Amino acid sequence: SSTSSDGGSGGSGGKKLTLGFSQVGSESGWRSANTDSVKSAAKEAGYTLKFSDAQQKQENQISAIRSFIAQKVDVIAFSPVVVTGWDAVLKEAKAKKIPVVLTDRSVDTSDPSLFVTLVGSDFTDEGRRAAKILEKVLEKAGHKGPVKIAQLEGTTGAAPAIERAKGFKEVMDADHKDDWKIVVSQTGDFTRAGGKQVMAAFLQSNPDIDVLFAHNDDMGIGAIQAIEAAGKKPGKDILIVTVDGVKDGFVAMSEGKINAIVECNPLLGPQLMEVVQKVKDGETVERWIKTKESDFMQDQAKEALPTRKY
Ligand code: GYE
Repeated sequence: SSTSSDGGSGGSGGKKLTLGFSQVGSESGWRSANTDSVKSAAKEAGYTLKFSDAQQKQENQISAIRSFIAQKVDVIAFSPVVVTGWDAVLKEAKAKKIPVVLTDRSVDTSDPSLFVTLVGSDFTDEGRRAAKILEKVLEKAGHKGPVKIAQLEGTTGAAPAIERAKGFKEVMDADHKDDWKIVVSQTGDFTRAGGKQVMAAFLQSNPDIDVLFAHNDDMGIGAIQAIEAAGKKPGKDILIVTVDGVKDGFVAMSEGKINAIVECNPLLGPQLMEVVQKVKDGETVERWIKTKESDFMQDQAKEALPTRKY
């Protein structure tokens, strides 16, 4: 009813909804923006938020979820650090009739009843978009002949790492079988430090890399430092495409050091809170609530920079 006495979000007989949220960690600019968005949207909705940071460790997420179950929260939401290994804990939540909403990243499970919905991006499509925008970047740079690509992968076993690689390869296999080649590919764990360290090693083993595809801006920014330390010009000697579109990524792009960015929107909080309320109220929701995003080339960076919200 609209006369909920505590001024809460309504729809639950006036009782404030309690949401348990297990976050991946604080590995990237994307993640900080996502955390801020979740916290402020929960506040806005009037929910009691129990927030837990897993520091990129699955075992921490599993204990956080168990503690949310023990505390009898109304809904559990989490962004799974990796895709596998969730069935046991999700069955415990199901047994206690606590609905689970996935946000940002998905899980691999043969039992679709273990979560209600996923609020997040299409990472495979982001990988495809990265390959498509690389075609433009190469053309703009006047690059002729074979293309030697280095790939900095996200966290091993994480949905965005698996799916971005998959989407990129799909376009590569279909349209660039003869001219593009991934010569090195390794995880940088979605962090700047990881990107820097792995890129330095790449440059040692493959000094003739033409392109870097980094699964996020932060690893790309770390790699830029390694490229400069090796005496090369990022954005010129090595063309760079990244994913996310955080402010620092846009800064690097406006300095000419990143050539293109595929946007992945972290501001999922408001959509998540809406879904959480519906799930609590027993309404049916779509199985996958996708985020809208765009792609950006270098010449758009300066103009777009002041409008970036994260
Ligand atoms: O791209 C990366 C973060 O899961 C979409 O995780 C997210 C990814 C994002 O660490 O920066």
